[in-house]
Amino acid sequence: MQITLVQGDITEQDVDAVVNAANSSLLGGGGVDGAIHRRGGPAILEECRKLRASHYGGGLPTGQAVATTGGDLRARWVIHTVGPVYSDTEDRSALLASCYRESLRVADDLGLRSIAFPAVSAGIYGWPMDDAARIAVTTVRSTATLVEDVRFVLFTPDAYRAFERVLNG
Ligand code: AR6
Repeated sequence: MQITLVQGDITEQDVDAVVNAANSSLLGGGGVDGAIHRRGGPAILEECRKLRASHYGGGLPTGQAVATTGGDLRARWVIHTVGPVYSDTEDRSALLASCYRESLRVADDLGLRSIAFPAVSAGIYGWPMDDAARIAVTTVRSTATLVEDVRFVLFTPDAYRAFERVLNG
């Protein structure tokens, strides 16, 4: 597996699947979630609503992942995962690691070769970027998968540098 870092907008990536840092409602939000739904168009929300009705009436649990169409995105698929909200008092890193593992499992189920991840939980959910980067990279590196091309797409130079430190350190 090759891991690469990209600074930019995940919605523009030419990969089989982009991962969305969603919330358990699957009905959209701000951050990456808002950007993916805006650029991908209404087909994504429509499938999310169907998934809620058929499987996730109580919401997609934190740490799990599920795929929908990529709609109008270049990516054929969006894999929605729900990161944990950061806590000062409770160690939720196993849930954050699970987001990466489960997203790769969904990608394997679909037979995908390339995937792009944002820094899940490191925006609105408040996870410190250095720690989010460490968990993201170590989890992806230690997951057995047939995905060959894993990209971390970081929105800001600070986020890019945090991932670079982990990847090269
Ligand atoms: N491409 C790549 N990264 C991005 C983009 C983009 N277009 N836009 C933002 N980021 P966040 P979370 C970065 O807040 O912390 C939503 O409302 C951003 O700078 O998107 O998991 C959901 O519905 C940050 O580094 O996700 C949930 O309610 C990283 O992506 C909640 O936010 C993640 O930030 C999830 O919060």
